[in-house]
Amino acid sequence: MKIYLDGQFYDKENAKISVFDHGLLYGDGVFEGIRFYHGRVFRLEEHIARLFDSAKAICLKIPQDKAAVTAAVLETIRQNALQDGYVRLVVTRGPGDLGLNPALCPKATVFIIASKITLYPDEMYRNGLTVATCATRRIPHGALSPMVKSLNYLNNVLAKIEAQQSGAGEGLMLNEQGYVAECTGDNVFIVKNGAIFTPPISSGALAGITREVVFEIAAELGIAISEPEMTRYDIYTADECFLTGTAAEIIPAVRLDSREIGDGKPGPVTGRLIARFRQLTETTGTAIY
Ligand code: PXG
Repeated sequence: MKIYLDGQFYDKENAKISVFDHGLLYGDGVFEGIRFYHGRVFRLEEHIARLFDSAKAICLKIPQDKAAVTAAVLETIRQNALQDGYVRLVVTRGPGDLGLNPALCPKATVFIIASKITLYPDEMYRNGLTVATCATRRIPHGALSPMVKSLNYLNNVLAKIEAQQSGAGEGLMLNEQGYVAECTGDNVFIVKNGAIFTPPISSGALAGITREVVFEIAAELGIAISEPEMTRYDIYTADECFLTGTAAEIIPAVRLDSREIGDGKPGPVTGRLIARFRQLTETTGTAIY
């Protein structure tokens, strides 16, 4: 496996960053998780744009422009001769002092890993995932914007631990007001009376790229979609529920807090969205080779 690190490629064993890197010391950095299918990178431009927005929001200067980072992502996949897989693109504040002052970190660190991804088992796409509400609340806008895809995932990690401890596949996170925000690594949607609903970004959701694709597919299929504030009541009483994310793609959720959602089986609208999403991943994207 070849890893991109600050402009060079290294074997996995030799791809190392400093223990003084503030990405490690303070979670000071940003990242993207990107998928590629059949030799094409899905929604690459959107991922690069979000990375640069995340960096800008935390005053982190990426030492290359968007075109150079895009080229580095493509080259990393080529170096590993992959057709299908997953890219982790990370920019940290870089090595600095012991002390959180980012001004003492002269240069950001950029690394890119291109690898295979372990999907949720096929069974979960057919039968659906179970979700549990977490006591850990989504980080409020006033502390750190949930729009920033930062290296500070401890909030989500704690929620994921809760979900696992209760035997669920994913954890539902509420915001400080008790409205539904998102899951620990996915956006959440419901279907009610044939229309699709998802919480607004202002409720504490990441502006997911897969989420955006669902909006496009809904428009194409003529299905109404909107973003009202949502509570758990809306999910408990929904006809269907599904989660979206680069890693998860579109996956049905059939239980929340052990309660059946709809009839407890993946629903027809979710099925149509998954089918169209798969078509898009197979036929669109930035060519790698
Ligand atoms: N919310 C959060 C908190 C996320 O981290 C999403 C929503 C979905 O966004 P996209 O743009 O991917 O549709 C994410 C993305 C992982 C993993 O390793 C997690 C994500 C992406 C890739 C891998 O669990 N989360």
